[in-house]
Amino acid sequence: MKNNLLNIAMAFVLVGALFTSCKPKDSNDAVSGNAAQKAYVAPGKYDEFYNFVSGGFSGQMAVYGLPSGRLLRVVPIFSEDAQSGWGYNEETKPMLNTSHGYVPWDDQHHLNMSQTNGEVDGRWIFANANNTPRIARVDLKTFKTTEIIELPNSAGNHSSPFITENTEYVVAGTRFSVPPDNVNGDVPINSYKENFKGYISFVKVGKEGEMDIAFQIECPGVNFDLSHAGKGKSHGWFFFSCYNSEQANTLLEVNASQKDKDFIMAVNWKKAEEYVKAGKARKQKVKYAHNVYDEKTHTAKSEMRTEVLVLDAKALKDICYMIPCPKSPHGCDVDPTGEYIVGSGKLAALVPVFSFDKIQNAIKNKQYDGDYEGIPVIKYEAALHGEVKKPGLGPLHTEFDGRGNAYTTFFVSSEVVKWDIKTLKILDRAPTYYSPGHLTVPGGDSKKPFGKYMIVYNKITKDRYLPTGPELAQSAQLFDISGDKMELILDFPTIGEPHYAQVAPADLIRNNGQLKFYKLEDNKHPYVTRGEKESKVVRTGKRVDVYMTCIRSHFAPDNIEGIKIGDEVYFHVTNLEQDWDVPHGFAIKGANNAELLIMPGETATLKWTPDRVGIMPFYCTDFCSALHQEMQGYVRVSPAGSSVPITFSVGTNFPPATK
Ligand code: K7E
Ligand code: CUA
Repeated sequence: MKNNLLNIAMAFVLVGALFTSCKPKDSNDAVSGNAAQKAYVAPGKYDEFYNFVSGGFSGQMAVYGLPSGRLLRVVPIFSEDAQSGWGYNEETKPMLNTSHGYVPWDDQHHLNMSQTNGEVDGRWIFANANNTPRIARVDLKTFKTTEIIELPNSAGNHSSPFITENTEYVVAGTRFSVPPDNVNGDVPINSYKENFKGYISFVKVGKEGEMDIAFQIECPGVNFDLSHAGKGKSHGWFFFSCYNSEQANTLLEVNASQKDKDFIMAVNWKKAEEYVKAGKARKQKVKYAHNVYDEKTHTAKSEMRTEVLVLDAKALKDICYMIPCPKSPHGCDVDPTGEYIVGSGKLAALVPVFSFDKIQNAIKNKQYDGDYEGIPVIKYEAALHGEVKKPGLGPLHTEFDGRGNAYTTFFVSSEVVKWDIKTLKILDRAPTYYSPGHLTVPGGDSKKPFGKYMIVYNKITKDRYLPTGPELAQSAQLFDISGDKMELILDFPTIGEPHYAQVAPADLIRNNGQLKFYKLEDNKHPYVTRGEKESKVVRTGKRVDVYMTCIRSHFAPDNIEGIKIGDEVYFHVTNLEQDWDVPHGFAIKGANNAELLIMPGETATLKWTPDRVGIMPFYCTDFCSALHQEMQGYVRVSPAGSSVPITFSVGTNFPPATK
C-alpha cells in the first residue's frame, strides 16, 4: 500500500514534469550569422522541398515550401474548408460521411507518403482521423482528398497511417481499446480486462491507390500509440508502441504509469497474410463507410460496408510478439536499414534501441518471459541492441538522416538530441522553442533519407511570435543538419497543431504529372454544362436545377426568374476555362452553405433554399479578370404559388416575363 502511494506520488511528479516543460537556456542566441541566407528563397524562386504537415485538431494538412517555410496550401482532409468549398458543396459532402453520419471536423495527427522500394515516391499522402477512426488518401497530382475509409472495431485511430515499403498496406492501430463492434458493448467500463480489445487494421492499397481493409488483428486491450513498418531486412514486419499494459480504465496518467515497462508489439504481417489466405480469419459483421471522390464526375460517393476479416493474435500465437519497452512508449521508429527499432518511453530516463536480428533470434530460440494475455513476451535483453543513456527528458519521436544518425525530440527538456544509432553515443543537442512533439527529416522514415534539413514541430510557442490573444500560432523550426552540429535557421508558424509531417524533394511532386486544370471533355458530372448554349434552368416539382456556366467574366444564365418560396435550387456551375489558375467563385445572397470555388473544367453544386421574396444577386468571389467585379447576376424570387414562369437568359435586357 505504502509502495503504491509512493508510486502514485512519483507518477504525479513525472506527469507534472510533462506539463511544465522547461524553457531551455540560451533561448535567444541560438541562431548563427548565416541562418537567414540558408533559409532564404528569393522571390520568384521555388523551394527545394515540399513539407506536408498534419494540422492536428484542425483536421487539415498544410503544405509548406522548404527551406523558406512559405505556406503554399491548406488541404482539407477531415474538415470542411471555407476556401475550396470542401464539405459545403453537394459533391464533396459524401467524403465526410461515416457510420455515425456526417462528421465535419476531426483530429489529424500523422501523414505518411506512399513509398516504392522504401523510398518516398510522391504519389499520395495518407492521413489519419483520430477521433472517428478513418484513413484518407490525398492525391498529390491534385492536392485533393480522393478517398476516405472508416475503420471498424477502432476508437482513437492514433498509431496510423503508416505504410509498408511498397505501399502494400497502410496500417492503423487503435488507441482506445473497446469492445468489438459486433458484440454488445453495453458492459461496465471496469470490465476492461475482460471485454475490451485492441484492433489493428491492414488496409490494402491498390495500383491506383484505392483502399480496402484486407484484415484486422484482434489483440489484447491496451493503448496502441504509434507504429512504423519494418523495411529492408525487416520488411514484412510492423512495430507498434503500446501503453496502458496495466489495462486501467480510469485516471490513466497515474494508473497507466505503474509498470516499469510497457511494450512494443512486433507483428509478422507476411505470416498474417498467409493465415488469411489459409482461411484462418473469421468474418465479422461491422459497419463502416468507404468514400471515394471521382475525378471524372467531380463527385464523391459514400457506401457502407458490412464485413471485415479478423485474425485472433492470441489463438494464432506466431503473428504478434511483445517486446518490453520502458515506461509508456510513444514514438516507435525504424532506422533506414530496418535493423534498429527505437522506442521512446515518455517517462523513461533512457531510449532503448531494439535489434531486428536479435528479435528474430529470440523468437527462434523462444527467449520469452512468459506471455501477455496470450501473446509471447520476448526477454528485454534478448531483443535489445542497447540504450541511449541520459538522453534528455520525455523522449517522443525519432527520425534518421541516412548517415547513421538518429534525432530524437524531448518534450520535457525541450530539445532535439542527435545520437549515433550503432554506438548509441550522444553527438549533439539543440534547444527547441518549446516542447517539441514530432520532427521530420526529408525522407527520414524511409530507406533513403535526404538528410540536409530537420524540422521540429513544437507544442508551445509562448514568446516566439507576436501575441495573438489566448491562442498562439504553433511553431515549426528548421535546422540545417548537414554539418556535425544541428543549426537552427528558421522559425515558421503552422496551421492547427502540427504532429507528424512528410517532406519530399520538390521535383518529385512537381514532375509527378501535376494537374493544371480538368479537361472539360472528360467532365462526366451528371449536371455538367459544356457550353453557354447548353445552360438552362429546369423545374421538377419544387426542385430547380440550374445548369450554369462561368467564364471570364460572366455567368450563363445571369438572369433567372420563376424561382418560388419553397423551392430547392441547385446551382450546378461549370467553369469553362481551360487554363491554369483561373478558378471562379459563386455566391448567392442568403445561401446557408456559403459559396463555391470551381476549378477550370470542374462542375460544383451549391444548394440554395430561398427564404424571402425579392431579388437575390449572385456573383463571382474569386478575382478572375479586370472585369471580375462585373461577373454577377440576379435571381427573382416570387411567393409560393406565384405564376411567374421559369425564364433565364444572358445578354438580354429582357422585359419581365410577367408583371
Ligand atoms: Cu507524438 Cu499524436 Cu504522433 Cu503528436 S503524436 S506529438
Ligand atoms: Cu470569375 Cu471573378
